[in-house]
Amino acid sequence: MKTKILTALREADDYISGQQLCERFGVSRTAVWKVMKQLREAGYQIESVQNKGYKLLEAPDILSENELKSLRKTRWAGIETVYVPVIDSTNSKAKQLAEEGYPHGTLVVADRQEAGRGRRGRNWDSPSGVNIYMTLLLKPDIEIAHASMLTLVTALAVVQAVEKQTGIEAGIKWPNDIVINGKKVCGILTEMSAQFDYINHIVIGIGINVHNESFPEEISERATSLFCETGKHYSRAAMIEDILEFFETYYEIYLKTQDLSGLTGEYNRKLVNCGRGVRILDPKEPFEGTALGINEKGELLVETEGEVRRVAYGEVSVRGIYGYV
Ligand code: BTX
Repeated sequence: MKTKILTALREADDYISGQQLCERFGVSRTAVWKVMKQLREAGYQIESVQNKGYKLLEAPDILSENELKSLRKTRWAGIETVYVPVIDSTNSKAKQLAEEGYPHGTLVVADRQEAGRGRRGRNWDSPSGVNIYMTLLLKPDIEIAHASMLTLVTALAVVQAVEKQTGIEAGIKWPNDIVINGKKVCGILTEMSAQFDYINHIVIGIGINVHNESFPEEISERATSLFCETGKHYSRAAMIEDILEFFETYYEIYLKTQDLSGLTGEYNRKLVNCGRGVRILDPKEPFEGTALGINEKGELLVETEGEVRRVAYGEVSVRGIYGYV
């Protein structure tokens, strides 16, 4: 009932009367009043005026299931939403839920992670109350070889959501970092459980620095947050909703060809490496060149000594010649 009433308050242009809410949801006035009380206790500013009704003035930046679901406009992404205040890693939780039979599109969100992971066993700094830690569970009918491209699809969705919410320009550092002014504001970790020729499930974890004012010393030079870049605070729940909406759109384009043919143009426009010198940290054979963009497989095309080499996602890291980007 809380989610339904919150959604109704959000959708109303003006005041919505207690009577209307009672009729719409088939509950008593006392029940409506109780929900309003609980919402106020959770930090929602709700005005009530006699003979007019209730009006939502301001929502707190919380990540409760009510808050997340009351903003939902997607068709399947986030169809099930599981919020846990503190967790080891939302990716681990999503894997567990996948095993328990949760459906394609399930979303896991946490307020803090005690063992947030980056790629190759690296750590993802995950303090409480300030950031987004979310994982989307997918059970797609695609070929295994095409799965890693979903990281790039996600990067595109995040960059669009960040720009929509903040109004400032964000970019992608191939393949999976979102950067603002050359610093990392978001990381994406895609993990897969598969049989020899069949995908059980894929989990896509997204970590976004939203309100942080500072970072641990070891990452402070490269990391940034939306607050550090804009001086403003944002609703994490609204950002999550925008990411899901963009993801749905891009995922459906990806599914048509099971590759990035329909998205390379848009991805390359957002790719900060484009036209820049890059160092490819390939353990077997590191080299330098100029990044040209990605192809339909999501490989980075790098021009070096008169030839164009294709760099596959997964085995290598990419650095700018003069720094991180
Ligand atoms: P990555 O391996 O590309 O980046 C990890 C590196 O980024 C670390 O080694 C460190 O240098 C730096 N770093 C660590 N924390 C932060 C931070 N908060 N902001 C900026 N830089 C940082 C990127 O891996 C993938 C990260 C995915 C995180 C999400 S959160 C939800 C989900 N659950 C989970 O355990 N991981 C994902």
